[in-house]
Amino acid sequence: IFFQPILAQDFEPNYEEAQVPSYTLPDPLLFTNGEKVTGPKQWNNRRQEIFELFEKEVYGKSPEWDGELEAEVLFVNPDFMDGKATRKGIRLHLKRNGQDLPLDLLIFYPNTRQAIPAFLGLNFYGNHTLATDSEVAVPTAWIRNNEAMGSSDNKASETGRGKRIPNWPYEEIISRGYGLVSLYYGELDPDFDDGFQNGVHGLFPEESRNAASWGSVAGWAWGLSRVMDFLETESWVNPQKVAVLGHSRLGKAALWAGAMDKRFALVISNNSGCGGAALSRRQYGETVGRINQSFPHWFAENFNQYNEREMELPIDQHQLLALIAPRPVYVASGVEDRWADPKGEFLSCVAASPVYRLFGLEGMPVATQPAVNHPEMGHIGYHVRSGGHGLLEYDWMQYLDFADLHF
Ligand code: GTR
Repeated sequence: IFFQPILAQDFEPNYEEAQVPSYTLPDPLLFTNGEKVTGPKQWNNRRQEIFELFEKEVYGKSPEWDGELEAEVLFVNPDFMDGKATRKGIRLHLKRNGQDLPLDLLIFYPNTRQAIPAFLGLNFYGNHTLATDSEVAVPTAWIRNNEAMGSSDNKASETGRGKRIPNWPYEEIISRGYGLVSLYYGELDPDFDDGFQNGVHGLFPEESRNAASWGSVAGWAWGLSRVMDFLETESWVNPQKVAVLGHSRLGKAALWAGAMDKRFALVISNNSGCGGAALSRRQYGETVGRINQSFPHWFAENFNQYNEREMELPIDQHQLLALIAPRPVYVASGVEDRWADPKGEFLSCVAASPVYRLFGLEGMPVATQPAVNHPEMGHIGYHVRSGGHGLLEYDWMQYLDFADLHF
């Protein structure tokens, strides 16, 4: 039964390791025609093959950007944190076809004179959730309702101000010598099924959609590349050292951004789960059928072919990690976040490692899942921390260490 998603009320997630079906993962180093990849040169071709499969079957194909990008300065405060840092607000305008999509960037960087490395990540509830003062405006774009964040009727409010600072510990990030760039993901594409009229998809009205067209995850990922276009023009940042990171659905987007755009020098997936770092074939926690039912706008329509038929996927998510090679990638899980399949996220790191070895690099240093709160860092990093779903200070500490190691 193709294109038949699983109804939420009929879905019982599997949380029993013994109930995980036996499966064979597609080999990242084997071409579809059976030929073997024996060196980095051939990897380019095999990489292209895998990339096109992910485009066609999972995320959908994003368009080339042929529009104009304009940066409007909203505010600059060079005396942030008692003069230790600069905080600025930039409104990027994505202009195409007579349209103008505004994206507000919130930027923090230490006041050092050399170009520094930076983290770039989308946030869930608006830039004002990363600021205590009113200089950073509340977004006007569509937002998910969340009582704690003060959003209702799909509008953000002052209630959310500063509430996500613990999840974006900019003082720590700055003191470690890194910049931070964040923007609200709903400005790129509002997270509901509107038939791809609004957000970045709306910039391409001439596009006729098909089963392999881009969904929202690809839209968020594509938007991260537009921010990268802008960062290349900024003197405070070293564009060779930009790490892209995301949590959960935005972790899926960060991984796909890292696969699409090699300018991202390091990629971080925080609890990205199904359609992110977790292996689909394990059908543990959230499954392909379940995710397509809950979020019909996230992926390419083709992804529905694999609802309850994960074994038929021509790729699996370890190959998404492999697309990032030889650039470093970090995958993080929360031990209680079973919905995202922590073990499946780890096994994905192991199965991507042969591609790193092809480059003479260590991928995942261990073959069995490390104990809780014991990070492992090769060119692939992994930890499973205590607690559940969330981007926490512990996670950031590991990302900073991982960035120190590789930048
Ligand atoms: C859940 C979804 C997950 C994850 C999460 C999030 O509802 O099933 O795949 O993306 O949302 O983004 O917080």
